[in-house]
Amino acid sequence: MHNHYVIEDAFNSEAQHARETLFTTGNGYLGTRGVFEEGYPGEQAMTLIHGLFDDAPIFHTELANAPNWVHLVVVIGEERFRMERGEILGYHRELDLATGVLRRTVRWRSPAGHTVDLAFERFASLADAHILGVRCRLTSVDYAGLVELRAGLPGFVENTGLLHWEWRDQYRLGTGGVVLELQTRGSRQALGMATALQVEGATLTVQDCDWQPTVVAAAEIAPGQTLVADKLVAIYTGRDVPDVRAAVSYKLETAVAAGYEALRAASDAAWATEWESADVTIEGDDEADLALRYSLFQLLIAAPRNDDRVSIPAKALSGWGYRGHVFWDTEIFMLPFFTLARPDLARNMLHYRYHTLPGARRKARESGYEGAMYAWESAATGDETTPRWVPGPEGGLIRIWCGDIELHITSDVAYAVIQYWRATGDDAFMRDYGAEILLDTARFWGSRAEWHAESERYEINDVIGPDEYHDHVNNSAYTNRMAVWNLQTALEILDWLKVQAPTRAAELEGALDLTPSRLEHWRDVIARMVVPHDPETGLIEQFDGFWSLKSVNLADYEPRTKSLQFLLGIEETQGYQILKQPDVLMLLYLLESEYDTETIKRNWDYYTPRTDLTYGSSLGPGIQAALAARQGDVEAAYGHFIHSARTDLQDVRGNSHEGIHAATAGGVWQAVIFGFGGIRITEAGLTATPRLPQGWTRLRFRLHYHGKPVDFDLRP
Ligand code: IFM
Repeated sequence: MHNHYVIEDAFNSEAQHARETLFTTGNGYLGTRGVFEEGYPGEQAMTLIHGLFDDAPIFHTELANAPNWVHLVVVIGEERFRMERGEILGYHRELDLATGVLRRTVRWRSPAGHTVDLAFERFASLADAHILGVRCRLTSVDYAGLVELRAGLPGFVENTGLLHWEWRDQYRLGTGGVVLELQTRGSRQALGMATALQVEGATLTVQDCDWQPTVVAAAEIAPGQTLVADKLVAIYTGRDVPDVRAAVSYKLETAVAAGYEALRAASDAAWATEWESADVTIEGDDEADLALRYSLFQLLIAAPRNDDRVSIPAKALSGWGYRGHVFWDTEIFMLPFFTLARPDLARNMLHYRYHTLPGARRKARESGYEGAMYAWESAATGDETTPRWVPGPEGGLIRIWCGDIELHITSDVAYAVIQYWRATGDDAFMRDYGAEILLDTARFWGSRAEWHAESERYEINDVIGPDEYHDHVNNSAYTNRMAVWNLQTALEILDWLKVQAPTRAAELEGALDLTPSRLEHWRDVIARMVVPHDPETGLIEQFDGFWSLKSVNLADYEPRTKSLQFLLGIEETQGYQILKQPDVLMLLYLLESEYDTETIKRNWDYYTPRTDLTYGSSLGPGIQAALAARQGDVEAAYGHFIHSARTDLQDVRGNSHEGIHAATAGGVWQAVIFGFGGIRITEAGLTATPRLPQGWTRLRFRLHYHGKPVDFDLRP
């Protein structure tokens, strides 16, 4: 593998929280921010486990922050090693993307003048999701005396001021390990963690501090001597097993028997297999090559592997942002990568949408509609979890309307189902799960379309399209066209099902009340839905009245570090032709085959200068890049692509501390594969129309089409 290290050569306490996000590690079961083992003032230590939601004010539900398993305190004589005390004589941190191992080396001189070299590494096993390991290698430079290593399970963790845990139990294991059992206060989910410390030549004791059982290793050390401490952790929740106590005890016992080296080797081997399918190599542009690999790493560590009732949240499992809720970010931005590189994982995440159909049905019913209306923000059950009011940046409360009226998520989920099916040919999935999603989302649109007798057209009014700078708009082109697409596709799938699986077709016709008159109504909506498109100019009006909004020259606001919505105010921005992110262009990107190149170009020229790409939504630039590259404007594409690729590596938006921009990571992949590689999924297979940026000498990747790997090796 080419570039695979993300490196930090100096510790910068100012950037601490963004770096914690940047150095997030995980294994598809949990994600852990890159905090230091010994702790640091103001740190945002966080381990988020898929599906471990608990009730929360404002946000309805959020992932409960689990005990910080990397916790390992080093004491030199009387002094506790801490980066903010004593002197840092050397520092290096690197995330090895090839193996998911995070390493840090520090030469530290204590306030009393003792010098030691510390080398930490950690991994969350990809071979066994329930095993975690930390190794600390401590070498004395000039110190002779007692050292202690304290490996705890600190249970008293909170989510920004909210304590989700009740203590259940803690105890020692015969093997010398300790166990902590907690339970979420609202959702009553059990969590068990067990840890053991292995240090050759040290005396081990256990401290039963409340909420924080700790194993302590003590040893004498002399200059030149090295002590290696391995902290092994086992973890289970009540979502995984009925008896977390038995599960963690057994898992820890097997981990201790295997030892750190063997556990890490197994994880490394799993990563090697992982990258065989997922890796993309860009030759001639090291920055792009590393940035893309980093994006893929973040997607891979967030993708659930053994649980199809969870999916990837907007900030993956790496930060407080959006509280672990799942948005269209997953289906439209991240899923294409999984569909083509790891279809098994894509299927898993589509199952999440299948399992949350009951929540989507409840939302439709409560809103006065039929079928399945997906939650704009979704968590464990699929019920709407978008906060209604949030504190504004300058005090006061802001009403968030997305949960009520940002409807397009429903067709976005349907879109991902079709894209997966076309790429994989997974008919069993379509028959058993996908068709139901497509038909029930169509039912929603059929009931949501409003008939306007005077114009004899259907309209969808009072919505928010992808461009969230405008709310309560009528006839959003994206929303209406995607609704029509959803209805059309549902009819096609029903026809397909009748031929391929007549029993299932009959079952769904009955269960979803797919009467001939309902299907006729769908056809009518398809034929007479308003989708604004001026045949003369080729321009698509983003929503009714967009053309009459005030124009603005975005360049007049440069330089800036804030979004235009922030600078102008929420209400004021609504009056301008300023977009938070591609909207009409997003539609042209998703339904590219239905529009000619001239239409795409004209809309590109119109909307791009009106889009707040640098400080609007981070979801936009990757898609702008892909669309531009497909139209042959490689230079413009590269600008958008590299901006997107730097999002978290350079914290270009200044908000990485909230968590990884996971949709952006998916957009970076799409820019490269669908944009510069020009990949299209066609009936006949995958096709490529490569347009490599200046300097790229080679682009290599593997995709999967209908169950078979296809290797691409593209040159300028
Ligand atoms: O889903 C996005 C939305 O498109 C823009 N605001 C942030 C959301 C979560 O990333």
